[in-house]
Amino acid sequence: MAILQILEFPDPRLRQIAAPVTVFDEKLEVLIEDMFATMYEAQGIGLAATQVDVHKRLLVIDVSENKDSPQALINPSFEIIDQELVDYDEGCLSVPGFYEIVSRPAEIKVAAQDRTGEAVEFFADGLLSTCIQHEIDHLDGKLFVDYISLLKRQRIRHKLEKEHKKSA
Ligand code: QAP
Ligand code: CO
Repeated sequence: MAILQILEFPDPRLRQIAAPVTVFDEKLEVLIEDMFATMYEAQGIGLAATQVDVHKRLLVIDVSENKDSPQALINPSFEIIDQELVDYDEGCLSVPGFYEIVSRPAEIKVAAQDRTGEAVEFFADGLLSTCIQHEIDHLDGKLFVDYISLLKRQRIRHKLEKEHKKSA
């Protein structure tokens, strides 16, 4: 298992649109395992392939308390079930150290494939719903900071750019 490097805002590679996964092979299995290892090591609850510079439509999540419910979603999409918006204080492994309130639809129905290519469907609400919507956004080149004010986004960008210069 390998720990992958996580791209950080405002890296332009986070803006790429990911392409569907068409091959379900050993290479995909390895990528999924590396993404879980990377997410757990960084103490995250979700990670999209885009964040590790792989522009394919897959994500891993584990919103459980005990970190014992890994879920890999391949080619995920969702339908809004409950339009009511819920607020979460969102963070992102690609925007380390920053959290902002984002409103998203409360309940969704998720359609995806598992790691074998088998179709899966389920309803999600609460943190799971928010997290899946946040991660699918990554596959479309979107970040949670796109939902906040330009002023706040620019402040975050400048602070992270300063950090990146220090460690470069
Ligand atoms: C997306 O984000 C999410 O800044 C997943 O220093 C987060 O796992 C959806 C993290 C919250 C809904 C609510 C962030 C870890 C992890 C940081 C994450 C940090 C260390 C973020
Ligand atoms: Co994120």
